[in-house]
Amino acid sequence: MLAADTVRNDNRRTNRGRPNAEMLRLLGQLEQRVLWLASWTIHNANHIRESRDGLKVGGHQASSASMTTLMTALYFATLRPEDRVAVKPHASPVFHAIQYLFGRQSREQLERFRAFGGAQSYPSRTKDKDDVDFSTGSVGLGVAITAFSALVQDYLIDHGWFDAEKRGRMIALLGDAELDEGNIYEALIEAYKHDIRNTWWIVDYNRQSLDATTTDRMFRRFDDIFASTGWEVVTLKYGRRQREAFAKPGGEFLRAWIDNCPNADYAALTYQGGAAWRARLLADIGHQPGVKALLLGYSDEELANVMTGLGGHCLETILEAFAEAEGNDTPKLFIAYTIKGYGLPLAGHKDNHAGLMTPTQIDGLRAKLGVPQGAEWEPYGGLDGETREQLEQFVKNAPFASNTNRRYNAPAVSVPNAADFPLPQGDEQSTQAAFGRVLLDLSKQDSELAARIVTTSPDVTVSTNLGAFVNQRGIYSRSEQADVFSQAKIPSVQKWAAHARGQHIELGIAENNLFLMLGALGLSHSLFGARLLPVGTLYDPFIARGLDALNYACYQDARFLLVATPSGVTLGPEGGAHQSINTPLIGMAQPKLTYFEPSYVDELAHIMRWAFAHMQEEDGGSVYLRLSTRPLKQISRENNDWVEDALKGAYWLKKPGAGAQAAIAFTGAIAPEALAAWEQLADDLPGLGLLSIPSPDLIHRDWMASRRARWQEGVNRPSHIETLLADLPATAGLVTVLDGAPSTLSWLGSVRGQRVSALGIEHFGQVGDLPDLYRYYRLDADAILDACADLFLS
Ligand SMILES: Cc1ncc(C[n+]2csc(CCOP(=O)(O)OP(=O)(O)O)c2C)c(N)n1
Ligand SMILES: [Mg+2]
Repeated sequence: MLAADTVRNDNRRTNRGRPNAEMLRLLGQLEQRVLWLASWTIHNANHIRESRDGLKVGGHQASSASMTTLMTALYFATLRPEDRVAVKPHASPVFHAIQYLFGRQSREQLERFRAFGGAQSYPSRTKDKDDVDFSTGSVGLGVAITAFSALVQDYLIDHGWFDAEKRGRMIALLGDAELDEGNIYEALIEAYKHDIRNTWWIVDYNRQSLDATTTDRMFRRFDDIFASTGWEVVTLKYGRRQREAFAKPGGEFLRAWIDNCPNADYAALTYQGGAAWRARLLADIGHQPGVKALLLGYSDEELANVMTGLGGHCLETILEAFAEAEGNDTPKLFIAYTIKGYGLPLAGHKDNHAGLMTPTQIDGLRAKLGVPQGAEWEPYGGLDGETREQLEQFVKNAPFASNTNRRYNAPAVSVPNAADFPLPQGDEQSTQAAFGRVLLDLSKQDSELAARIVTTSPDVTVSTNLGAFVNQRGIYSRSEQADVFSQAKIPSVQKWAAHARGQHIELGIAENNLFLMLGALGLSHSLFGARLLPVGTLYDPFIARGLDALNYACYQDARFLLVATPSGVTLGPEGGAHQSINTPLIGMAQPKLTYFEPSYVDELAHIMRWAFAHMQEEDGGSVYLRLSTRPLKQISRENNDWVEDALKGAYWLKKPGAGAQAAIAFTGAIAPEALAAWEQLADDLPGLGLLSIPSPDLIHRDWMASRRARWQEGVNRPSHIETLLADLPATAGLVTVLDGAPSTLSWLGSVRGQRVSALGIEHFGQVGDLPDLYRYYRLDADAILDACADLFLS
């Protein structure tokens, strides 16, 4: 195996990419090794490794083969360490094979491809042991995030936190069917608005998706779409062999035939092979001058090679195009024509997406590629010593090999202690307004924390109360833009000057883009070695719009603060369609995201402080605040004893008295109703408790963790919620209430076996003022009284 090395290649920034004959020869050998290792890795997982459950393992040999030439060219010749790549999920075996040849992936990991702890099915930043830049899996998202990362890179350079000399290209390797994902086009529009640079998207244009061959009508549509949003479109349609054939007598007819051939026919003929190509070409264009002789000049095998020798399988064509593209930083779309399953017996078959070579077929491939039996895992098995040495040297000298340390970290930005953290004052405040106020107060400080905050919002900056922060810190734009209204002295609360030092990235109304933006910003410390503290806002119900991208950002362990407001039915007259019901459950169920829904402003301030620290901890994560526009009368506190518990998710606002038979547990903006019910019941139910739960998520997670610790480690550590509820007898009852799905809190009864009467929102859509809505949806004090009574009826 190759050892990782740090030898610098002197030609790093020169045109090493321009191919010469020797380089093409070596790259050709590497291409075959990559094809072999990727195919074998999948074969091993499916046919050799023991199966204990009879489940299909899979691994996409055809999709991998389709991209092998492109990835060989990219990684061994073109890529520089500062470039970042999102690899098509189902080309994961190719990625791992290439990493293996670089000495950055172990044989053991390849042998355990798709097994627990082994190389991942789809490249994963967090799970794979080799150097994955962007996780992929949900098609389309990995593509789009590269555009946002390019924006982040520019942001960092403009803010003086990243050396412009180290600027890399953000590259996505994608399947052609990924271009059907709508999020690509949302990202294209946003990318155009922000004039993104240094982004390459390389399409493996095999004209096959999972189910079928793709529709012919899309031919050239992608070119138009991308060109009109400022991309340079580079089409790699024909390989050198084909271009040479076109130059021969009769060649122009062959070319025209290829251009007009339907995708399905091309795929089927590829699968059928040389004799079928010959028969079809003779039938269709054999009568044209020169064609017969042209075809006669090739054996069946040669003819098949010519017909499948498309641009995306021609190293020379690819390298020329990549080298050419180095010339400027305009975003580039490479449409590289390929054959799905190229070089394999699966090539071209419409059902090949999940197809696997049989043991006989893999044996045939092994023999064809000259890999001796027993040397299947050897990087260069079967090659003579000299070739092997040449390949090792070539790989070692690849520009990409010059730096093995591509995963950065950045020191944490210090977060002020509680005494110095902003705490908005006022008897009546909403959590949303207070959130804006905290950011405004921070923005006025000359602190590192304030400098590293970057806010972003999909056209709801003003209505989510980010406006004041933006007034202070400005909008980020690579080119300076004055605020026309302010210049014309037209009074406006918003002063939106845009400049390269701005700290707000304004997005259009596409929530998917918000989450991709947060994902890219939230990986800044790892991808670029510069810490950012991203804060993104949107209306709570529209989390659902970007849910997959949110999950994607969390899966990659991006770090951000998500502020969703307004939420629930509490937004009242603002619109039934905007009421959010299930977001608390999303917040609870989403790994790497901690959900909070504070009632009071002092809770919010402590939570924001906690969040900025948590976002930077090694084992930390992102934070989701579900906020409200409802102004609440704030409560006076005797001391700060409640804070520690609140930051664990729950605290007693009214501690239960001895012998208490019940408690009311609440989350969020309905605190006044819970308090009113408590006051009405306190006489009848002596010692009645009142539990404030700013984070149902934290207490639930902690409860699960404590049980796991008991089962798995024999550690007896009561969870926070167990400790709190132990203040009540096991026979006591709980009324739970929040402006959201009741199951967010109804599980509390399982902690100590206490009875629960749960309130919450099960349907939505009515507008009205709060008294009407709370009565209708049963969130008011009367509903809480009814639920309490219910506890004692049976
Ligand atoms: C969002 C999402 N939907 C569906 C899938 C399942 N899926 C995986 S690959 C694929 C199609 C692949 O076609 P293409 O992008 O052309 O890649 P190829 O294998 O042809 O290179 C689909 C539908 C997925 N991974 N992600
Ligand atoms: Mg495809």
